[in-house]
Amino acid sequence: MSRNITSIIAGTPVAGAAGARITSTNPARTSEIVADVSLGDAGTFVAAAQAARQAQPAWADVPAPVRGRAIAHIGRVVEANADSLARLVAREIGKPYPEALGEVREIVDTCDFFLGEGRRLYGQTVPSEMPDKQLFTFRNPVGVVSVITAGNFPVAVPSWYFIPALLCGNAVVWKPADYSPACGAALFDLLVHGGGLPDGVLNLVLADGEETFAGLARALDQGLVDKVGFTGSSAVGSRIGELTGRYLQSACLELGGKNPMVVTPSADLDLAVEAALFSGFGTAGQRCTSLGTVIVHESIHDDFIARFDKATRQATVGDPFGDVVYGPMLDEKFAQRFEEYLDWIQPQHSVLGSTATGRITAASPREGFVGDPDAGIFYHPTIVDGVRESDAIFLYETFGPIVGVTTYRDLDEAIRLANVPGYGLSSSIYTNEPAEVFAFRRGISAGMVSINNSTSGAEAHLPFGGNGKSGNGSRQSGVWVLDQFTRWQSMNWDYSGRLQKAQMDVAELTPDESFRLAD
Ligand code: UN1
Repeated sequence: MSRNITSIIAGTPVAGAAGARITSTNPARTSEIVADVSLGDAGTFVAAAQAARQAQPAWADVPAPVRGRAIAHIGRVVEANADSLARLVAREIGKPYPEALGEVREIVDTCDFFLGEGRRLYGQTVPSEMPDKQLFTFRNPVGVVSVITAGNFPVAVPSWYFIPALLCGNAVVWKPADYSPACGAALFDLLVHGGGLPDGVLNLVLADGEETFAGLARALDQGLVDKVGFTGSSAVGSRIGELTGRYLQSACLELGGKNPMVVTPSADLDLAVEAALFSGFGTAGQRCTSLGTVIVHESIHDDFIARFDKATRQATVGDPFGDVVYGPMLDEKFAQRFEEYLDWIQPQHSVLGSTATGRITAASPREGFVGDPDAGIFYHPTIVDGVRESDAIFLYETFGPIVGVTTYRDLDEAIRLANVPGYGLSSSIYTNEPAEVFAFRRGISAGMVSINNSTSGAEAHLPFGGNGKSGNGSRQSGVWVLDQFTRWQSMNWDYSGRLQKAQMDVAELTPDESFRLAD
């Protein structure tokens, strides 16, 4: 069944398409249409920001515990619809069903965390340096939040933004990826119905990237947007950071990664291989936390590569509703980009992991494939051994089922290599030496560090985010994200009946600094 989807502003579907009409198709069976979509344009984005601006003050006036209850209800409604939402995720972007269900779980976890925050959202009382004066802090909502998200986590990652943003009293304009509009519309409905959200508190904009950027620029210029949250490529993230910077805003940016996994001589190799398989090829390598390069100690390289090759050859690829390690690429445009990354393979590299590279087809089959490869956009898993630090394949994110392997001699070299690409999202080390754990943690530039665990699969209540090309230091999830969606306001209240001047009218006790204990 396909759906008709439009933008929704102030509770009303936007009639008549300002932008193009597109279809969203199932990447595992591209002849199957999941949704017919009427895209909006830059003006749609501006109109949505206006609606949010209008709705926000009344939403901020709803007591925070009541907003927390709305978040609680959303969590329960998402839970009750988990199966159908997960099926839609699997159909629209090709994520294997169990993973899609895990993604839905991540929304519920986020709601479970923030429902109680409605009864906290603490400010502080702070002692003053003067008598009869009291100091306080309050968290204020920032106002209108624009959330622009990728489609590899079409429902979980957006919820990391708007669940806390709504809880904090902000109104939201959400622009989901144009290749996951049905997931976007479904989650929008669950939020609005489940939360009983007043019109305009959450608005949905469907538009392509350039129209969205133009709309965002206009909305910022008209003072309609106070905060931008963006998950996507480092290139677009830097454009958004530059744009928001002109308005003295700091966007919450969650960008690409070239996530390293260091495998040391003390590692449990089977565990490391299992993790490399999951984080390198799970989700067809299309997580921002996917494994980029394995940096393995030279003494165990041959053993590791033999096991990793074997495990990868055995991994099943195919129908996301079958028992597979991974399914198709998210969308044709990711396949095209992946083909370019495959061109980075050089003669000095050795290629392992499958019987071929590139697209899986009847003519270029993959053993154990589940379903019909020609029906969808499927790619062979590719291990590239012998990468060097000057190789493009080592330096840049390669969104897709490809993992580089290189070697190191001592841990300092491993850490240096892990930092060379200049991203800094996730990282992992397999070791049984505590000293190596802490040396790695201290030396790695990543915002997230896994010890004997894969680079992907972060839990929904720890700070999530990166450094360098992976972001501007903003963190999502848990209590840390509250600083993205609130501004601290400090208040001082002097009830002494006179003007007490800070730093000047402060009492002093007189110390005897010459005092010494008698011998
Ligand atoms: C992403 O790919 O944008 O840690 C987010 C993970 C997931 C989130 C990935 N919980 O892999």
